[in-house]
Amino acid sequence: MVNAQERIDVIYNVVKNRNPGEAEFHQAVWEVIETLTPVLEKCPYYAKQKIIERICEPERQIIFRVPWEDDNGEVHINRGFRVGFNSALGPYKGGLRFHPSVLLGTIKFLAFEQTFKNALTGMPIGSGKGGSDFDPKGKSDSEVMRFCQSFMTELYRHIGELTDIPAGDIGVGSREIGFLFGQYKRITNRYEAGVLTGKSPLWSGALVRRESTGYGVAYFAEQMLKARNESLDGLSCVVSGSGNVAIYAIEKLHQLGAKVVACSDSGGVIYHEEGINLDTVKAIKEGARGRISAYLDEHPEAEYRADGNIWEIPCHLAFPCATQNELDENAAETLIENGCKAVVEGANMPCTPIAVDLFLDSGVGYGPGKAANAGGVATSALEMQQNASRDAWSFEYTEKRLHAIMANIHSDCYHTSEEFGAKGNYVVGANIASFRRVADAMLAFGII
Ligand code: NDP
Ligand code: 2IT
Repeated sequence: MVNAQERIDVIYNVVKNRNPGEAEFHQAVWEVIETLTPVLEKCPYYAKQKIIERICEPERQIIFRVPWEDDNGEVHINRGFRVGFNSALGPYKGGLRFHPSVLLGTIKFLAFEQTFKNALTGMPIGSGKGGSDFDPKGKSDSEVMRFCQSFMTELYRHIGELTDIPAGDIGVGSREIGFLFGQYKRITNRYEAGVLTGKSPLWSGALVRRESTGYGVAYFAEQMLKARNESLDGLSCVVSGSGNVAIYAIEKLHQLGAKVVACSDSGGVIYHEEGINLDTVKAIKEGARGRISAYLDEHPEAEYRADGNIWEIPCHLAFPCATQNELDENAAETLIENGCKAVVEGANMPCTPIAVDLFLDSGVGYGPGKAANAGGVATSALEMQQNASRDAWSFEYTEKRLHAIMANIHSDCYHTSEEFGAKGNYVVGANIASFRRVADAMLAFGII
């Protein structure tokens, strides 16, 4: 008889061999399953039913060609993906990422993470993710529209409000969701609002969805501090990125009394000692779709560090909100040396495994993305509820629901970490709480 730890090692080797070259997927799988040994020991039935083996294998993976024509008449060929990872708790649900770095392994890691994140929300949503290696940067609105129309011309046959509901992620916001929905509606002859979330509130979208991921991250940080009898008031924060998640994390952190002194994009870092001016960041990023270096045009007293390392800026709280593996062990050491109290992930898997271990070992609070950034997908589920009942809730009511969901996620993770003898370790808490929820639903369905 193999023991639980040996079983986990075997599962991991199978995942590696079956998915060669997909390092990010391997990393995401290991990060979850290495914490599941005590669950297998407590409940051997999960092992007998091979639940972990099943949970690591996507239910479906779709890859397709996306041809489109640019404004000069040149033809381009991109690759489209949609992975339906797990539908035990509901239809596949998760975003679309448009970024030149996207490979199948990227989408698989994100869809795998989504399985546990979506379970933590307590909403009836399974997990999926999709996207393309298309780069929206520097493209005209017409080019983005033609790309989205071509992408949806294949994707439409695989999705539906009861099957799979995509939303945004890196490079996909309400502009792209609009073009995608328009094409879906046209091809299917259905105004099926619940097939996509992250829609504009001008036409069937939910208020607060745009703000929800970032707001949720700030709420999660607030809960983490509360559990240590501390508050956000007066704390200095660093938030990487300046996209959707970063902007609304900054907004809520400021509302809750903290001061964000730095943000970034892939070109460099802005450090503004008196506090980042969010109106300026919004005008650059949401308005002009420009580079963060333009911040200096309005605030010459701030500092721009081209190719700078944002984690070198001393702070009480660090919020990686850009992309995977953006915060490595060197950055973690610097943050710890500079007295950082907690790291809360807005992005998916932004901290490398060694960085995470360093935080856990040194007592720095660590909020993993699958818990801390779940407010986005949770609000997507609220958007689906509104679409299903043809209703539209107020901003205040929806934000209250989001706040309650984040507080619940925090207490689920906290109490599960306590139950498994690792009080305050949110990695253990988030992985085990969500795994049990998905596993129990899978068991109910038999061997499928
Ligand atoms: P956006 O496209 O709005 O913004 C992304 C930001 O991150 C930009 O500032 C971008 O800089 C930077 N960035 C992206 N890729 C890289 C890279 N490879 N290297 C350096 N910087 C990079 O995306 P979101 O804000 O929506 O997403 C940010 C993160 O949050 C992602 O990890 C996403 O998966 C996660 N997330 C998003 C949710 C959502 O609802 N949108 C929900 C939960 C998690 P530049 O513009 O220069 O490329
Ligand atoms: O990573 C994520 O949770 C998202 N990009 C949001 C997914 C969604 O369906 O709202």
